[in-house]
Amino acid sequence: MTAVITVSTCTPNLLSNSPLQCSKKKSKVALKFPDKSLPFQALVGHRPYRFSSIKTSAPIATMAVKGAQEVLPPVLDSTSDPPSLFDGTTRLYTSYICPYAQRVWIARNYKGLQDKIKLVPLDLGNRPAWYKEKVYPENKVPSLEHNNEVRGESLDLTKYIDSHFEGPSLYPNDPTKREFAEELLSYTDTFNRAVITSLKGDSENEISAAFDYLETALSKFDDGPFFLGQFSLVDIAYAPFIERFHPLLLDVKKYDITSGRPMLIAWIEELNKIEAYNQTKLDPQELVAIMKKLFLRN
Ligand SMILES: N[C@@H](CCC(=O)N[C@@H](CS)C(=O)NCC(=O)O)C(=O)O
Repeated sequence: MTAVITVSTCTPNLLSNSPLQCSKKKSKVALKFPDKSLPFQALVGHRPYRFSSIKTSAPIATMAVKGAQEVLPPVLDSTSDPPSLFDGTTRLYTSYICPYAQRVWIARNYKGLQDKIKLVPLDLGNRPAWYKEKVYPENKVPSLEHNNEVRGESLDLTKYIDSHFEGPSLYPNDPTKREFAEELLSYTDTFNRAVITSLKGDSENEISAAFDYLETALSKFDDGPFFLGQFSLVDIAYAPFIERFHPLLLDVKKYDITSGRPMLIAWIEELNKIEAYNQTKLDPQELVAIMKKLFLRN
């Protein structure tokens, strides 16, 4: 199964003062499912989320709203040679459309580590054999090659990047905030599962309860619009999933997650001002198309 997505490619206009010139480029995305009966496994917990990433032979760039744009490297597939592994380079093995990998990508951008952590995007539908054999036997993304070791798991990696690299902190020292952070981080899989399992059903109760939980959580600290007040790894944990569920639920269930949830509205607005996140976003309609194919196929 394939989906076509559009990647916005922007180049600086060196001849004028206008910030960027952008063009849209269609890319085919291959979707692959291990188990036809359980599409929701793709996004839940440790279950596989099987699809390839954006496939393109040319470097691509994300839309930059403000600040410098990053030219993104091309996706590697089964025909691609491995990078020179364990040569001291820090590498984030990723997929441009994987929400888990997006978490780590946002953390890396937010801390300003674009030059320190190199992105290595993979085509998950046509993965290079060397990735499993030589890099990460789990054969999933994200993984991080750092100091001659490879680690995985998106939430662990955001914490690892936060504590092992310079840049603004993503985890406050305040013990109350830390305790709440852990509670919210451990809720992410439950949250995702609730939304995905409810997609096909008639009842919206589970979806409402999941988003009400977030709305309540957002009122806990009043020193900012984010879960812990200031932007943190908790926002990063939820952002890629809210980015997908917001347009998907509107489209499929005519359910507006922001209706009656002012805190969530403010959170989304503030999140969308964060350039580190904006650099990782895909077109909402294309995300909807991908998610519908993943979760609502008959
Ligand atoms: N629990 C993992 C989930 C990672 C995950 O499932 N990644 C998907 C892509 S979104 C993957 O690599 N799937 C390939 C496979 O399972 O074969 C995390 O948080 O990092």
